[in-house]
Amino acid sequence: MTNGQRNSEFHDILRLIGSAKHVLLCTHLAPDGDALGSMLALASLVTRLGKQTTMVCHDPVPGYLLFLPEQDKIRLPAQIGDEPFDLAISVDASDAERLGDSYALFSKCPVTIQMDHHQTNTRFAQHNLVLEQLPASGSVVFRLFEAAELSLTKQEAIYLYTAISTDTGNFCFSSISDETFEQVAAMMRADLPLIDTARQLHLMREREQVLMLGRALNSLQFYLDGRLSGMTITRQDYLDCGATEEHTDKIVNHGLYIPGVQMCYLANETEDGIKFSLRSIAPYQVSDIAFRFGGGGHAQAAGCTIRAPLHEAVNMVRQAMESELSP
Ligand SMILES: [Mn+2]
Repeated sequence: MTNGQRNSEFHDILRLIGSAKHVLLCTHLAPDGDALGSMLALASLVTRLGKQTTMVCHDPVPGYLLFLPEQDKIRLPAQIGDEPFDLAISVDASDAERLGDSYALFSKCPVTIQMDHHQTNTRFAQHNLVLEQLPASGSVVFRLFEAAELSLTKQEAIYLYTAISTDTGNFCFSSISDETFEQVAAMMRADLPLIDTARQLHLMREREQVLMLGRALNSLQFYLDGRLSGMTITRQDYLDCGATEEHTDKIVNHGLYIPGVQMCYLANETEDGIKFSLRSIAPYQVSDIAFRFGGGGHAQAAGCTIRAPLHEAVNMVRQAMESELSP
């Protein structure tokens, strides 16, 4: 794609925003840093273009993202009245279902746009700007700022850094390009408080989360001469730590941080059954194993739920992983 073509798509979107009065912005359910950072940045851009904006999300803002300025303006679908929106923009949602209850509000608008970067995007809007080569929706939104010739405010820099840092594993994934760092350079020029934002995003954990990590690490076991590791979280751990499922996010990754480990699992005893998070280092894959047990995911990060007693479920998954590692 040439630069001219690339810009024309963004100018089409700017033209549609230009002829709107009140813009509805939405993102996917169970929102992460890319979802909320991108939506907040986009709302700021649309506001600077002189439009009224309303942000909506199916789920509330998770605790670890409450540091984002003005996140309290994001409403739940039930809190939206009969306001007449003339344009809706979805960001970071790969399909209509991912919008949850926000989709009914989105699809009611006379003009709909979506901006996204997922390969699996279903093109569910009237205007679909899907740039699969970009590492985050925040990078797509950044290009809209460029097309609008608006330089970033400090607050917008915080939003877009949060978005891009989230989806690149804090700048560790192969989806990164030189453009990613050029975008971050523009954020630095806008006075991005890098240290504070990175600490909020990547180091700070809620107390329950750290306590649950302790429980999980305490259960760590090794198999196959240390090539496979496994951790278990029980109902009792939840009760003792006063934790909920969101407090077990990312714990599984610790199983792979040990030299020699090529695959790991976290077995999580929830009310819906034993939830497994599976991870591996390429070329080993865990997606097939997850799929076999009714789950799915990516090649090196997948999950599944098994309705069986904890011990039985763990044995099933461990055996599957062992035979994947030494067929
Ligand atoms: Mn994303």
